Amino acid sequence: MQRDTQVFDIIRKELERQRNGIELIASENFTSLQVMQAMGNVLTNKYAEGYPGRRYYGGCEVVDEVETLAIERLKKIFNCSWANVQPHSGAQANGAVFLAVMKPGEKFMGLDLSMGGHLTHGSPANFSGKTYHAIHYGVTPEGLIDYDQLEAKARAEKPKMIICGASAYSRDWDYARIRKVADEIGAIVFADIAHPAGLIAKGLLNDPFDHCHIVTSTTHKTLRGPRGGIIMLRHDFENPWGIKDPKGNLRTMSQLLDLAVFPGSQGGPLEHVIAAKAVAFGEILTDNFTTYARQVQANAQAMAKAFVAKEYHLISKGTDNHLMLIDLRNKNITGKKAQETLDKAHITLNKNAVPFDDKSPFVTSGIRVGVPAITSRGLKEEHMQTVVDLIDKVLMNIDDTALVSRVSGEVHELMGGFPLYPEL
Ligand code: DSN
Repeated sequence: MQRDTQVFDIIRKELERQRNGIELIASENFTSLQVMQAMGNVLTNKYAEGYPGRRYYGGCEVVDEVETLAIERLKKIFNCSWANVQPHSGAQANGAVFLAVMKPGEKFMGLDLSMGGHLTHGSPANFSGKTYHAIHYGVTPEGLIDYDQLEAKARAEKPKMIICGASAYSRDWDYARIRKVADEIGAIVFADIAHPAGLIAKGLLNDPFDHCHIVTSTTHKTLRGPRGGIIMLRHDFENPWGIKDPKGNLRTMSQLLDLAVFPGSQGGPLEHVIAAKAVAFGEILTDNFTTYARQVQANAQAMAKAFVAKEYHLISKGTDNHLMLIDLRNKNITGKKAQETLDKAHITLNKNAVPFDDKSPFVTSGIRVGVPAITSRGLKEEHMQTVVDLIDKVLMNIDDTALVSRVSGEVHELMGGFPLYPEL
């Protein structure tokens, strides 16, 4: 067969783009080479609907091994008794949780998307907001989760489920406080730790598993694995809410969740991606990953300090995790303009609504900046100042195309010192 140079040339172009740029999208990272290798192989050929030891196809004895290994490693990382590694993405994992525990029209509460929440936490544009009755809590004017509002709304509205977790929130969560009010009203607590999972894995942030009934995550952000989702329970339990499976049988929470992933919402699992998840989980269990996670947190703090020194307005005044949200209104720049111009300098990040934003989600007043990817490249605290200087130079000269082009040269030079996939 003739090699498809058209596609492989495009892939090579993307490799060069990743090599040359400063990657600050908070939800992105660079996997190890072996994680990528585990994804590109014969496992993609195999159908394996079902779960290890109970599949609907023959010939699953090998993929059973890889999926079981992924599950066992993941359980070890988060000290869990049960995990499902099949969700194709974080949204699929969250969809399965809804399917497992909520009936259409039932009420749940999540962080408002415009305040840092996620589409699957009840946006009207998403299945979660279309199928279920979503109510929201927000943040205080200082940009911190408004726990008083969350408690008052929970008591008044009595949602069946409360979601904690965010896509653009730089502070840790008080899971214990959420569980307390949930217990008062008999609600399920579901933590979506897609963003900070890698820091939680190493004990650098509060442990949601102590207080939340169900936990989901993506695997490709701070966990530095392949794109995908996971669902976990620290302890399986007989569900006290009397939730039944589609046949009307009472089930444990793990059974409900397994059924919601397959056959509830997915077909054949992506065993090649599950193999890559297993590789990433093996890496997370090493001391090297502990060093990495600590460096992510240290880099985020160094970067936040450098931004504040240049009078950038950080929502919540700083960060506990891997990201920060910056309100650019005092600099008279929109998020859209900032993203587009920084892109030209090969500094990649995303425009982001800030709490109480007066601009549309397509324009926004802010940017979200994250350090997991540049930390994987090897940048340390001392480089954060350089990165902030480069961003500031672009933003303060936003219409000077010649200067922006010169900055892109500086960006290439800086990143040339941190080789990415030299084997490729
Ligand atoms: N798109 C992800 C993020 O950037 O945070 C969330 O799904």
